[in-house]
Amino acid sequence: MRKRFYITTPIYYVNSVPHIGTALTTLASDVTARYRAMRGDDVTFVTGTDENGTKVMEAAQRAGKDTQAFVDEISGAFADVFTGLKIGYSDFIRTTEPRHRRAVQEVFTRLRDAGYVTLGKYEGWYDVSSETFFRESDLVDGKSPDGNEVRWVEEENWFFRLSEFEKPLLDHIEAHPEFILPEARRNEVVSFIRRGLRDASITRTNPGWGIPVPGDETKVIYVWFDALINYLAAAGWPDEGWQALWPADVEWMGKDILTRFHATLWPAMLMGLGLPLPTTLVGHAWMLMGGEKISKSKGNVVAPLDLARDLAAASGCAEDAAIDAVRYYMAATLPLENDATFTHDDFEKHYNSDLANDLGNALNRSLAMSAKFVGAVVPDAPVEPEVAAAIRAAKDGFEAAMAVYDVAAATSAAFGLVRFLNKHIDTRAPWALAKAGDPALGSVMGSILLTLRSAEGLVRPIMPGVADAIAAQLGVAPLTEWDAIGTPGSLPAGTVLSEPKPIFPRLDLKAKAAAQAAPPKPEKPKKEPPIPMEPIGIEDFAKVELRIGRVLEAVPLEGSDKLLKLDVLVGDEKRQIVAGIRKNYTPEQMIGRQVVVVFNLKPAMLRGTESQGMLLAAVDEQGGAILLRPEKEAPEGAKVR
Ligand code: ME8
Repeated sequence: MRKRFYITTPIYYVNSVPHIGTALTTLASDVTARYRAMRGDDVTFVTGTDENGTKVMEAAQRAGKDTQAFVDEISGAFADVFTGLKIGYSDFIRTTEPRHRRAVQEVFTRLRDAGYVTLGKYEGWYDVSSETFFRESDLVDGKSPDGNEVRWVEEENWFFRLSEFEKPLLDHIEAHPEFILPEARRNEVVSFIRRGLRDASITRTNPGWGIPVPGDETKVIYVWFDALINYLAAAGWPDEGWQALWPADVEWMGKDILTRFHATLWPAMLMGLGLPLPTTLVGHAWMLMGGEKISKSKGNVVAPLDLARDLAAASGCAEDAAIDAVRYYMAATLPLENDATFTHDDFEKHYNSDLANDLGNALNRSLAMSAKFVGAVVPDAPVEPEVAAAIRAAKDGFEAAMAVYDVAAATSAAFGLVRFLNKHIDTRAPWALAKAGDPALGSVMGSILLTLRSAEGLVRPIMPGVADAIAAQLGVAPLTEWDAIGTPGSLPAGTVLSEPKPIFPRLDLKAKAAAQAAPPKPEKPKKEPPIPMEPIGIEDFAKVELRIGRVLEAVPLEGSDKLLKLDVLVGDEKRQIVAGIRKNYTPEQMIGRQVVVVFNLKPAMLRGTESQGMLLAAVDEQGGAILLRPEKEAPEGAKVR
């Protein structure tokens, strides 16, 4: 049986809908899957959702929903967003499915039978936000190392004898340099293991949600022990045939879940079961926003499909092209070793310079000149050696980058060829050759078109829709075989080309900047109405419900130079609030910030837009706003009294 190429993503907690942080790993996996398929591998690509944890149960309770109904809904939202982003997964596993529950109970039983799982007493701190146990010495100012609240847990529990695997893990990492990537991350893992591994508590008292311990319904299996097994369950283990998939060729994830879980607990569990380890674990860095990790709990999230929708509306590109633009941005900036920062400005700049300019020009000029100089037909002429070398170099660069799962470097290699094409058109100047009747014209135009065809192949794993559009404009079928990239046969002489059609119209950033930078009109200082002297009772004050919210999105309100339109998350509820703070705050300053919201204010229409609340602010001498915010991070949705 031929082993399939098996790619996995983390399975995502269904405590809230996906954002560009969670979509990032899935996109990296999708680019890997599409690339490997083009190379001829039989690819299986699995993603899914992690549904059994305390934090998911508590999120359902906060939303006032039945837990199963809640996880069904959010898991469905993940699948929808991934489908919207053209993530071509072959399987979507949910940890509430019978196939997963059965595999988890089987792993538990086998490890208990083998003596690797034993009963003991757990006393320590538990961080529900990351579902992690911590020692007293791990805590920083009474919180988890990431700053999350912890709670004390004292329970009789089952323990996995992780400490026995220190040496085998270190030996495996040393013998397999490809096991943990990127390299810097491997060193972090090695020093973590060298500091000593403690036996891991792998059960919790049953809160009425989770996978019960076989033979002991009073306990459920710890959510991380449970979740990691999804990779095996999706391979069909323990049923016949799992060897066709297992071991995974690559398990993609963010750096936050590499060291403690995927690079220690998980391989130790597999060693205990006598199963082979995944070939490679990739722990990429984070996408930050406003200096913090984009995260559901921090609330500073951007929804990837909204980003695409807004781009399509602002630029006039088709929605499918806008999805590919978001995919391109995520791939081009995919943080591997170091964290990257997301801003709307950076996204728009990448769109204009790389897609509208570089790719757009390359496509438009190549096809327009072909129509003009060679009758819109691919000439029968040899490829210029310099062009063949450039295509080869870009392809090699892409392959070398993907061999170490550096998606950003692979994307840059593909776009290096697009930029080469634009330069080559400038230096070879086909218009001058045509004018002079130079016989080199055929070879030059043929080489230009082959470069475009090769660029189509190289960008295909990242932007499948755009690649199809390029192929259609070239008048050929999509280039889906990696080996064909750069071969003259991939664009036969005599092929009739189509008219160039722009895929990515430019965004007018100058107009936007001018609108934002327009000097404010001098205004007379406003007189505030006098504060009424009539005292009110506490019962009057209690009528006003003030709550802490977090600004998710902020944009200037069209047609007003004073108003910003904000999406504010208050607890579990998203409110649209129009605030007159534009003179004092830019949208960028607002995103991610905590604010005080008058939560029970009647909705009002401001400039034709509904405002569902109000922000509290002090008033400066010019009548401008100085927003109130809690002195330190407050719990999401907290009441203000
Ligand atoms: O940890 N930048 O699920 P999760 C980059 N259920 N990547 C980010 C990111 C950001 N700002 N935010 C999230 C879990 N991610 C567990 C996994 S696997 C057996 C169980 C990505 O919903 C990154 O891949 O918290 C991170 O590891 C993953 O989302 C965590 O998703």
